[in-house]
Amino acid sequence: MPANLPPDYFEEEKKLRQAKTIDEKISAIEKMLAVIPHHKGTDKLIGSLRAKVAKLKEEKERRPQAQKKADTLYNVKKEGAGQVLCIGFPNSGKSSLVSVLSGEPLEVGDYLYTTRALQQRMMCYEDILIQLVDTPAIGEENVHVWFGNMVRKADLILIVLGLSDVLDVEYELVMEDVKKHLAGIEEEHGAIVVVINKLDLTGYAKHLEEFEGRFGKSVQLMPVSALNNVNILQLKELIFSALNVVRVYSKMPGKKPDFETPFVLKKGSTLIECAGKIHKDFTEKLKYAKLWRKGKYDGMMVSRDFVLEDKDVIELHI
Ligand SMILES: Nc1nc2c(ncn2[C@@H]2O[C@H](COP(=O)(O)OP(=O)(O)OP(=O)(O)O)[C@@H](O)[C@H]2O)c(=O)[nH]1
Ligand SMILES: [Mg+2]
Repeated sequence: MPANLPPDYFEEEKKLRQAKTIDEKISAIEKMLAVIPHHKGTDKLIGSLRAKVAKLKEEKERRPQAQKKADTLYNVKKEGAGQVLCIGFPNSGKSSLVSVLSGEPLEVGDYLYTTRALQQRMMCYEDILIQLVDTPAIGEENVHVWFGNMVRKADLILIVLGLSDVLDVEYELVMEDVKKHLAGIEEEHGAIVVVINKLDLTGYAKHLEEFEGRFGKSVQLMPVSALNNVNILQLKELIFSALNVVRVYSKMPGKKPDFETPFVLKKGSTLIECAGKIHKDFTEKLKYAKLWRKGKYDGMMVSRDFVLEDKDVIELHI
């Protein structure tokens, strides 16, 4: 079959053989197609090359999805006012706790390693949503895939321990793992809260007391019972306070504040940082602002570096 293919074709064919990525392959074949003369002798070749391109493009389409799936299994994108990562040993009650805090069910089991992938649930706290991430227990085979990344990026780590006579040993083991990934950046990293679940197992009261005596001063502790709904509201409050954020409401001149959608900022944020979050142009365009703070300020003029507090109302003038 005399196809009379030009030299350019063979150059591209060589490139195709050496191509490593899908894009390189597609590009080489498309160039081959562009230089092939059209006649009876090349019909078949053109057909098969076109089919190859279509297949490669399909493969390319599929790839990001596979990637996406791996991402949701092992990496949870931040949503809401803060990301809270719940970690601990099997059966401590991580999933039960995330369920009761968020009001959304998760698989719970009295056997080990019930949870197999990262799962997120949103917890409502007053007027904001806080993201809770339930995780497979430490010791599960794929924990190494997500642990370091998620520990570093979380805004708050909730260490969930089930009340038992080895409370202190478990706590120290979890902390050891956590510290491996926070070494050096601990200062800027968010807080840690230790939740001691299964408070209803009263036989272990003595161990809880000992634990509180030993660690209560160095770490924030909250004993709860996910099963009996004990201290769940208190835990919600502790999570909010440990996240170290403030809510700021904005208002338009002459109008009521928008209490529906607070802006959530790190504690210590200034007026200008908040303005930039509301609209990126505001950082430059802001002329002045007024501030309302319950029982303290009533429309006071504030400067750009004024530090905002939780529940402040601001009116920006540009
Ligand atoms: N007594 C008591 N049991 C609880 C409590 N919370 C959870 N449980 C039980 O403990 C077992 C494990 O609960 P899960 O929520 O699945 O624990 P987990 O930490 O998510 O477990 P893994 O996913 O396997 O790591 C289940 O049988 C729950 O019913 C509690 O407050 N008190
Ligand atoms: Mg679980």
